[in-house]
Amino acid sequence: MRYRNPVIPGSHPDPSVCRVSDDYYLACSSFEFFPGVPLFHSRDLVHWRSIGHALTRDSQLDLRGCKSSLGIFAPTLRHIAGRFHLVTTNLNKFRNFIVSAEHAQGPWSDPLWLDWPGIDPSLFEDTDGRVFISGNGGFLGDEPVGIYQAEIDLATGQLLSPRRLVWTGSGGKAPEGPHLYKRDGWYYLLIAEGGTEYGHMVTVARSTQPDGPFEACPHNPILSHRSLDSPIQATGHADLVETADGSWWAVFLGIRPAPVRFAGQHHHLGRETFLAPVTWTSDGWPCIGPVREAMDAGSLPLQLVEAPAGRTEFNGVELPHAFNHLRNPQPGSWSLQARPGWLTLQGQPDTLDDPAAPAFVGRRQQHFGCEVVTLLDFEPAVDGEEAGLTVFKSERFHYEIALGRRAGQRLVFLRRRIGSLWKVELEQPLPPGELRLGLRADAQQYRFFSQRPGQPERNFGSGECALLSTETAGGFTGVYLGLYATGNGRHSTAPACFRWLDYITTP
Ligand code: 6LW
Repeated sequence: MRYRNPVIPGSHPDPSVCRVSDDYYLACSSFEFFPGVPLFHSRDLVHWRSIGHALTRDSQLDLRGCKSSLGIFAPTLRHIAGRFHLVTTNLNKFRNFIVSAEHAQGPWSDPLWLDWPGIDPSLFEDTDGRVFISGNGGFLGDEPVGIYQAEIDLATGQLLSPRRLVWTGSGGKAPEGPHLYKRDGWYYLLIAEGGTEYGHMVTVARSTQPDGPFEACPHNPILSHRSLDSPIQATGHADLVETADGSWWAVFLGIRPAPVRFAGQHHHLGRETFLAPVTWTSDGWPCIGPVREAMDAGSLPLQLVEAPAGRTEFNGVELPHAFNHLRNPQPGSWSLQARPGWLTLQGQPDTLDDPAAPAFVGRRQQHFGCEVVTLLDFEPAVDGEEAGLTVFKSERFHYEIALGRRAGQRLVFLRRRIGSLWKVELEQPLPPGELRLGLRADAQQYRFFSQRPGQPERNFGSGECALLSTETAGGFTGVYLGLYATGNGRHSTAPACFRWLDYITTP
């Protein structure tokens, strides 16, 4: 049987996986989006079902003022002493913390804040019950760059041994993302190096003791696509898991650059989660891959799962797990109850251009080809009030097809913001009534349209995907498709109501 990579498409980087009996759980980074740390469950490592988020409350996750691509970095998920433990960094505070839960679905505890600097913290429980924390140090230039480690008391967060530099890696920049494993009497320290771009790689060192000294693997890097002619690039930041039958697999991040003629490589879907088998050399070192889009599932018990519905109807009491807000949402800025069957967004003074909390409900773009459409009921009552559909990479890089009001006139328009370039491309007057706003995407372009009930579609023009790529816009995230409302500096008087959101994949 074969499976397809990426196993979790769209912006799901820095995956961390753990097994409890025959169930696998996975967590990844979430940056400025709320709730934070998406969690997935699988029985076969290939098909992952969203089960919610670890950080669902303001008391766990303060993203106020968080710049895009800061916030939550690289969590590690482990099941230790009968509880799930998740350790991560909130870059908005530059602090590391642990949350725990009996069930991965939650509820998750409030944070246990750690006296542990750096990023990419990880936990390892030894067979004698001792727990070690590892992490990257030197990210802020505050100490020599490398992988640091100490023994930790999980109940109190207190360090039980001094924080020590245990490995600086094989010579690549940014040694980070460490995880420790035990196999056949060896302790393996797996890390990422080379930076999370095209030079990314996975390297490993080992020791007979959990705290070193670590000797580097002579075969390093054990995974890298640097300089490979492959549709999958930047592979790195891996976490390993052993199945019940003793085979080993790795989840890791990778990117799929879209071909852009004469413009180098660009990826706009973010860093995605991939899966590949781990083999062990005769001298006891792990190797990951090779990594392809179509892979042999080996002994994995592949299960069929239902494809997600193309249309999200906003008729539940909770937002589906796939949806996020930008930073902690303002109270009253969104509701599923205000008008039953509709998502109501109440425009805030904040706009999509601010590192703030505009009224926003969005989901990741996970496929190059997709058609995304919403039905909007919105009568802006004051100039500046607007609501619509955004293709959002960051506060400095986004496109909108939206309904607004200027000089007393109701309008539909396409606006593009690319860095310091900001332009309304097309603006057309609009009579009252509901409006469909949509886009069709392929690997190169977003083509925008609007449609009044019973009327033909009106094309509004297009925007290049590459202008929302990490190569253009920077950052660690991929594109979100969002419903939003703003009063452009004031609270909107009129609510914006969205009946549904279609996300239909196209070839
Ligand atoms: C993450 C670091 C990295 O903390 O990118 O790919 C950072 N690696 O390990 C943000 O995702």
